[in-house]
Order: sequence, then C-alpha cells, then structure tokens
Amino acid sequence: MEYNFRDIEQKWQKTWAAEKTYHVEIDEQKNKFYVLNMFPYPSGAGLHVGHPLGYIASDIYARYKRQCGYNVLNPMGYDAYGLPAEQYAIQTGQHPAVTTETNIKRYREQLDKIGFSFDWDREVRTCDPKYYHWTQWAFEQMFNHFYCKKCEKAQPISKLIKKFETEGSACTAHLAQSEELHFTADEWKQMSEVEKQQVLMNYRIAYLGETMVNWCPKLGTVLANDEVVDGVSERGGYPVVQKKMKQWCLRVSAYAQRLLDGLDKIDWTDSLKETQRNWIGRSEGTEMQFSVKDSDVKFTIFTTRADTIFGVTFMVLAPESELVQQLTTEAQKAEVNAYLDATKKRTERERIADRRVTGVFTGAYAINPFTGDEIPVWVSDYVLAGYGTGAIMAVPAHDSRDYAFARHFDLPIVPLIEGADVSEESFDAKEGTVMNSPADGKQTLNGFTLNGLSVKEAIAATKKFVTENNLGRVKVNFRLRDAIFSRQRYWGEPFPVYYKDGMPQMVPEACLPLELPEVTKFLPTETGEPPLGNATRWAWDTEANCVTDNSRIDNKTVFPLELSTMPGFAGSSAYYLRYMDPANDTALVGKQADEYWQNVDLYIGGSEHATGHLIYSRFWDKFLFDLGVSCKDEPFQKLVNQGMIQGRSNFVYRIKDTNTFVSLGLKDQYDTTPIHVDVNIVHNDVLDVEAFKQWRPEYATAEFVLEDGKYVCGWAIEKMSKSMYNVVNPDMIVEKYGADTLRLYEMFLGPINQSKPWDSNGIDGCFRFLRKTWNLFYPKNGEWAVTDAEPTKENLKTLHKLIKKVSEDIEVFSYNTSIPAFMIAVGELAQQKCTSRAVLEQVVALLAPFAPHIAEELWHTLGHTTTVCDAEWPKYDEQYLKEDTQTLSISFNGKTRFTLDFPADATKEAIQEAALTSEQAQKHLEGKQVVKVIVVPGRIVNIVVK
Ligand code: ANZ
Repeated sequence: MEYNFRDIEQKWQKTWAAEKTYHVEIDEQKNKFYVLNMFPYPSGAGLHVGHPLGYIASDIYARYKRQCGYNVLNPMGYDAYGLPAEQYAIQTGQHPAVTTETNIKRYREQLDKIGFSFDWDREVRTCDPKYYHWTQWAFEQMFNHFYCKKCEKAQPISKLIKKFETEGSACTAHLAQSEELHFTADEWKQMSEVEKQQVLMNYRIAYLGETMVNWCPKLGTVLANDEVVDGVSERGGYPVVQKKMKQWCLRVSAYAQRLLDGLDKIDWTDSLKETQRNWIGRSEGTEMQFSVKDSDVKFTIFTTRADTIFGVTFMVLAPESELVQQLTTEAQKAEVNAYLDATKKRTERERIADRRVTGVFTGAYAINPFTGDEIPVWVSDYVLAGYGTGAIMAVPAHDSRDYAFARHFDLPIVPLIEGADVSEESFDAKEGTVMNSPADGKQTLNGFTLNGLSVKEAIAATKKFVTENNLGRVKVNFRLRDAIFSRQRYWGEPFPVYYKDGMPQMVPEACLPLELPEVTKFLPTETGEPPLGNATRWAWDTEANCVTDNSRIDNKTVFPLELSTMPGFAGSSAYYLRYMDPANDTALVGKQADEYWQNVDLYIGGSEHATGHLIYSRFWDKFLFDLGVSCKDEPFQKLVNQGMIQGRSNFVYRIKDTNTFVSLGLKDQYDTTPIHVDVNIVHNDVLDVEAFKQWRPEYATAEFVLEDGKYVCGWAIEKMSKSMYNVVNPDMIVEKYGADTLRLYEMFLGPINQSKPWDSNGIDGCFRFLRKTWNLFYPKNGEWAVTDAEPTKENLKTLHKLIKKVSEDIEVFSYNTSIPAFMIAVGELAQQKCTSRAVLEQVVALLAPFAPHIAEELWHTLGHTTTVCDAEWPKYDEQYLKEDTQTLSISFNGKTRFTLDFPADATKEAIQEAALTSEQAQKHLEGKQVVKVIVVPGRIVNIVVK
C-alpha cells in the first residue's frame, strides 16, 4: 500500500471527532497536565504558517504527556473582541458579530486540518455572553473589594465601611488607595450617600479614576500610547491631546509586590522575568516634605538619593500637578499657562523618550528642610505626573536630566563635595550621575552631616534623619501603573454599571450577563459619546431588574447605563480558568474543576505579551486567588515563547521598460528591477512560468530569459506579509504534503523559541521521511511486512537510541533535533530490514505526538483497537545502548601502529594480554623488550619497548 496521506488524515480526523478522542474530563485516578496556547484573535486573513508554530509545539507536548499517563487538558478558543472587526464594521456596516463568526469558522477549518488534540467541547469565545458573564462578574468583585497591603490581600468593601463607622480613616494607612484621605467616624456618618461613594471609590480595586489619557476629539476616543505618533492619531492623523478623564481603572499597582515576588516561583525565561521586573519597577526611596516661602503650602517629593539633599538647587513639578496652580505667582501666570498648553500635546511616552529641555519658573521658592536655603520651583515635563509624587528635588550635579535643565536655564550646579568638577566632560551620561560620593563638608543647621560615609550609608543616614525629624518617610514606589480599563468602543464587553446621582452602581450579580446592545452606527455619537450612546435601549430598570428603553430614564428607578466597554485584555485575563469548567453557569470555575486542574503547567505564546496580557492575567489571577476562586496564585507555571516565522520572499527581475524577465544568474547582464512574486508559484526557487503568466493580467504576455531551461528566482527574508507575497497558507501545504508533514516541518525549521524564515525548500525532506517510515511497514510492493520476529541487537540499539533522544528532546522542547533522530533511526531500521513488531510498534508510539495521523493508521494496522494517543510512551533501557566491542589503537612508544577490537567489558589485564599476543604486535616486538604497557580502556594501549 502507498502512503496515501489524504485518505489517512481525513479518515482519522473524522474518527477522532466522532469518538471525541480529545475530550477530557476530571479523572482523579490520573495526574493532570494543563497545556495552553495563547488563544488567537480571529482576523479576516486566516492563519498563515507562522500561527500554528506554537500550537504544534504545545500539541506535541500535550500528546507526549498523555502517552506518559497524564490526564491532559489542551483547550482552544477565540479572543473574539477587538478593533479590526469594529473598524471593518465602521467601513462596511457589517456587524462585528457577523465578521467575527465568519472568521472563527475559517480558523476552525484551518485548525482542524492540522490534527490538533484540542478538546473543542471546552471552546470559549470572549464575545459570547455566557463567557463575558464572568468577565463582568470579576469586574463587579473588583469594584466590591479593596486591597490591604498589611495582609497583602483583597478584602470586601463592606469590611471597610464597618471600619469607617467606628474609626474613620485611621485604618487606611495600609490600604492601596488613589489619594490619602482623613476623616473621623463622625464625619463619615455625616456624609451623604454620594460623598460616601466618593470616598469608597478611593479604595476600590476597580474604580473610576481621573487619569491622563490620549484623547482624540475627532475620533471621539481614548487612544493607547502606541496608537499615537508625533502627537496625532496613527489612524487618520487627527490631533491628540492629553486630557484628564474619568475612566474605569484596575488597581493593578496594589499587587505590584506580589507580582514581583511571584516571578521567583515560576518557570519562565530569565529575559521575560527581567522584562516584567523592569515593568513593575520597584524603587525604594524617601518622600520628603518641603515648605514654600511665604505660604502655608507644603509639598512632597520622591527621591532615591535622599543623601543628595545638600546639592538641591531647584525643584521641579510635573505640568499636571495641582501644585502648579497653587504655587505660580501672579507675575508668572501667563508664562506658566502658555507652557502648560504646549505640553498637553505630548504623550507621556514622547516625554520620556525626548530629551529636549523645556520648562518655566513658577515664581515660588521652596525651603530646603536641611539647610533652610530658598530654592526656586520650576515646572517641566521631564517630571511625570503619574510617578512618585509628581514633584522632585533637582540635584544637577548628580542627575543628568537635572544637569541638562540647569545648564539650559542657567541654574546653579552645586557639587556635594566642595570644588568637585561639574564640567560636561565629568558627566557620565550613561549612569546619569556626575559622581557617586556623598556630601562631604556640609551640614545642617543642627549639625547633621554625611561626612565620611559611603553612598549607601549616606542614604540610610538621611532616611533615618528624615523619619526621626518628621521631614518625610521611607517609601517604596513602583513604576507599574493602574490599568485604564475603559474604551470608547463598541465591540467589547459592556460594563455592568448604571449611574445614579452621578455615581456608578453595579447591575445585580443575578442579572449578569448584561448583553451588548444593538446599535445602528458603530461610531461615536454626534455629541461625542462612545458608540453605545447610539443604542436606544440602554438603560437599567432597577425595579424590573432589566435593560429598558432610554426613553424611560427618570433617574428615580430607571438609570442610564455605562457607555464605555472593556478593553481587549479583559476577556483574556481569566480564560484559562474558564476552560477548566466552561459550561458552569453558576461560577466562573467550580471548586472541583479548579482544584483538579489548578493552573496551567505549560503556556506557549508570543513574547510581545510580556507587559500586557501576562501582567494583567497574573494580577487577575491573584485577585481571584484572594477571593478563593482560583487555588493557585500564579496562573502559568511554565511559559515558553515561540519565535516568529518570517517570510521568505521571492523575486523576478524585469528588464527595464520591457515585459521580459531574466533569471537570477543572468540578471547582472541587464538593467533590471526586482519584483516580488507570489511564493506559492515558486518551487525550490524555480518559477512556475505558466502560473506566473496567469498570476496577473499584465504578465500574460511575459517573456523569459532562462538559465539551463529554468527561471531561477532571487530571494530574501522579510516579515511574512500579504504585500510581499510571501504568505504561506498552511492549507496549501496540507493539501500538497499532508498535515503530518506540515507539523514535522514546522518543528524541523529550528528551535521553537527562535525566529526563523519559512523555507518551503526543505519540506520534501520531511515528506520523504514519512514515506520511508511508511515503507518500513510496507517494504515490498506495498505489502504489509510486520512480523513477530525477535528484535535483533541492532534493532534494539537503534530503537533505544531513538527513545532516549526523543524523550530528552521533548522535555526541553528541542523538537528540531528529534526529527533528524527519527530520520536516522528509520534509515537504520530500513537497512537492517527490521520487520519486528516489538520494535516498529514503539517507533509508531514515539512518532505519534509529531505525526499523529500516520501513527494512528499504522497503530491500527498493527492490530490495536484503541487510539495511538493512549499508546504508552516507550521506556528506554540503557543496556541496549551498550556497545559490544571497543576498538582501541595500539601504539608502540607513543606511535600508533594499528587498531584492535576487544570485548566492551574486557579488563585491563585482558586487554594487555590480548594486545601483546596479537599477531600484528609480533613484528613490533621482535628483538625488543617490553618495559611497560599502559592501558586506557575505551581509548588506547601504549606499549613501551626498548
Ligand atoms: C534627587 C536625585 C539625585 C535623584 C540624584 C536621582 C539621582 P527611580 O529609581 O526610577 O525610582 N524622580 C522622582 N519622581 C519623578 C517623576 N515623577 N518624574 C521624573 N523623575 C522623577 O527614580 C527616582 C528618581 O527619579 C528620584 O530621585 C528623582 O530624582 C526622580 F543624584 O531625586 B532623584
């Protein structure tokens, strides 16, 4: 029988689906293993060969673990909310739900052809109300909890209300909060309902906060930093301004320390952990209070170098700081306001990246709490509003940005050590510090000095002094910000929120999900409200507990619903939990499912999610852990980043001003222009000339200058993209070579974590290998040849070498090295004319994770009636790998003369004896006396003679 991959693959895909081979349930008798892929956004373009790379890698591992006896969960779903579908809706009027559905169908068809072991019964779609029910539920929980930093845990807000009733704000010192508030229990009791709600908002984990956002008035929406380029929107080029807006936020920052500590407990790459550590950005420093001359105002700065207090020559406020208005003198008002207007146009990212020096003097002076010196207070956008306190003490002799500022505005630069060099040359711009020595020879009015201390000691001494004298406090700051959680978009999860007296109220939990309403237009309304403002039925009836017509809004029992929707990361934050128990309609995940599946053992996905999804879902999981919903406080135990598959583009060379194309080797003889040609009509860099003529009408009459009767194309490695015609569709490969070849080839391309170009040229090799494997079973005239013959020693050696190599490789995801090992083994077995069932059966079991279709077919032909997915993973036995003989070189006085074979386990004495008495040795020994024989088993025998 021939290797007919088409029939085989279709047959088994159908059987697997019909028999639910990949369906998995809790099985207390077995250990679990949870494999997860980052679920795809189903885009209109479908999958290209780069997409399945990670899925194949995880599928191999999932299948391997199953064969090792684990109960493996390997689910798949769709991250189905998102911008492209909404943009498409705006352009064409096509409802995003419709395009999303179409795209999902196409993805599913493509995925099905590759033979993944996904349990499709567990599929989730983030846009499905049954799914986002639990996204909304989690949001409500976050709204109803605050974070206590002392117990490092989320707590119900009802607990806080009780505390306020008895102690006022005394208990808030250890809480994660937007702003420090002070009130007594009595004051709390006197507050109106709205005032109380305002106070509580300060502590909620999901809260409405005033944040600076990139606002694009023309598009009517907030934009993410990477959607803004040079102050205008990336799409459309409309002006973007910095605007303070009320937005839903998640208090991710409350979890900063836990997010940092958790990294030590998980098996991720060092580089990914480092990226997260930097993103979290823990910084230990001091908050110090400065008073203002001729004013009651006091303000606080954050510094990591408290010891540099003697070198402060000016102070700087962030333009957004409320202090700017409070401190600016009449005389400076106009200048300051003009500056504030100018900086509004710049995004925070531009401000960090840009080293242009700008700023303005407020007219006010602060008092140095150590020396009593008067220091001018400036405003500049190099100080960021959202970090520390949004105000700094500037030490130009020690900090590069302060230095540049001082130079620009001609402010004094005072070194900590009298007379030290503060010239431009002395500045180590990279380090950002002129010198790292603490102040010497300076002291406060009351005699505090830092003389003779190291920097570290000086910082500690200053901190102590500051704390003891009530000048400030020690403070740990994190760079990690709270996440802005609202989007002015249509195609996202609606917030389960309505507004009463201007304050948000949660839709009762029992009424969830709150379904996304229909709208006639997907654009913002004429009055600038988000697209949900176009819905006519988007009000909440608090009596009937249901959505109702906007016309019924009376703000007594019927209230307007929230118009923003949730961002992309909402639906992807807890999806791994939902897969454990996808049909549960009373909980996100039931106790039993959660306790059995625990968390993801192996997560495979792109490294571009390092600071987005992978921070948000860790945060989300920790919150659910606090609630007792998730039993593990880290969602993803091991994480592997797969590399990108780049495109391998092909070129043809058109002779200028003609329709004639010249082959690569001859192109230098002409004046030519390279043109991208569709890689799908090029095979091994040879152009299919007829297909080329049909490719484009303008090439129908093309002529060719060939070399050796062929048209050879040029090539280059580029991003895989439609515009470069280098997109390879996996369907085509499956059609031509089969899914098993595609799977093998994707893994054969190189190490999973590296980026590498797709190069169809090598694919034949993988196909030939599978055919050769097939031929082991059907060697002569396609006749089944497997026998019950005892395996030979050689057979077993080949087999066990393969078991060892493949088992070790899989454990470290080194699939690209397993495949050559298979090729070698199959070659050897063919040479040995091995027909032994005992050997061949095990080869099939080893191959099953990589090429499941051919393996399943052979497995059944071998007489099995259950799936190869449950074939026990072969165990390797060291004894078969032992060599029977060893070949040693025999030298005389250090000169190698010949080699001899010895039994592998021969003793030194036996080797010596055999070497000396061997026939070849006699002529070298003739007339000589043996002085010494040195035997190194496995290496050499040296006979010293004289
Ligand atoms: C005085 C000083 C002297 C500083 C010196 C540094 C070096 P990290 O480590 O990142 O936490 N800073 C504080 N708040 C800021 C803000 N909102 N925008 C911009 N810069 C800010 O950095 C903390 C240091 O960055 C602080 O310590 C402060 O400058 C500055 F030789 O204070 B330093």
